Amino acid sequence: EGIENGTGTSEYSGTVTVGSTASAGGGFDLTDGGRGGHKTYDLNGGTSGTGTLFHDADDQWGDGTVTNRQTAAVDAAYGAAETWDYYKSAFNRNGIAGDGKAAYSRVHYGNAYVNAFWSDACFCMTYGDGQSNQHPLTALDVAGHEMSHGLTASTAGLNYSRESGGLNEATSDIFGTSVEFFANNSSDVGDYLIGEKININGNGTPLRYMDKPSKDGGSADYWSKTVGRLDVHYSSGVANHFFYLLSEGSGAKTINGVSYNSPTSNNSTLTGIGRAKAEQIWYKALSTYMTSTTNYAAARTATLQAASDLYGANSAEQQAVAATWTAVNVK
Ligand code: ASN
Ligand code: CA
Ligand code: ZN
Ligand code: CA
Repeated sequence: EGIENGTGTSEYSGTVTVGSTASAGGGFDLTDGGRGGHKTYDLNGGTSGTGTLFHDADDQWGDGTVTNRQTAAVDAAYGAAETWDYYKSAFNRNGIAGDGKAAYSRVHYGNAYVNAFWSDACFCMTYGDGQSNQHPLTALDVAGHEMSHGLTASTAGLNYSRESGGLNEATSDIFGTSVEFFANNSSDVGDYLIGEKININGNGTPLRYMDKPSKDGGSADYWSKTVGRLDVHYSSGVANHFFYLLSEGSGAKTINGVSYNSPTSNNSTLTGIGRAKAEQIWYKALSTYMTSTTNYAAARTATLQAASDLYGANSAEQQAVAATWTAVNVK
């Protein structure tokens, strides 16, 4: 019934506001009345269906520990809310499909499941609890990543294999990172790292690095004619690197206390145009020019067209797009 704002104690993002709804029988449901009615469900170890909708007596959710099963729900709900707000703020887009309809989120999937995923079939996001059920994959950049697979499916529809699959994966990293910067949360500052909070490698290192993707041991920094043979989470490196370089430029830089050092294939020195413009260019290319079969060469064309639309033909921004693709060997 009534739209409420509860207080959540998350694992990764500190104390946050979560949208809730007063339920007819008393108490509150974890249904966000303000963002299309996004619901967060407890799969309780199951792997299908929706389990049970999170419900709470006093609208104070989670306690920041994994033993409280509401905690992962707080992170997932917060991630969905920030991603929704980011699409609205940056692109004036009403939800994933642009129709004001919410997806939903499911947490506590399976047992010690070390992944999270988007499904077009359910139009929903699902999160495992990680190694030994101790590290839920619900951090803000991961949630933004998964939700942005829905955005890609609703726009370009990039096929999830070969180079188009790498572009699909990169789009999720680009907007997952953009959501993290947008949220401006002091407990989880914006960075160009993916999954730095979930300790997926067991040694505190992030899952992926956008400034120099090869730091993960598998991702490509530059295009080559065999890049499409890599797993899509590695061929994404070329576009992640493009986005970092276009935003921030090449060389050494420290942002929000994180140090980066981004190389170029041709030893060119690049000056970034800023993340905000890079986001606009990527979104316009994704939603206007990319298709299911767009490869890296076509992504170059799509983003050049987008930059021309947004900032003018031969604008500094369009020239930066060209120079940056060349720097990652997409010519
Ligand atoms: N977490 C992974 C991803 O979103 C799941 C997958 O491999 N599709 O990319
Ligand atoms: Ca409570
Ligand atoms: Zn993905
Ligand atoms: Ca991050």
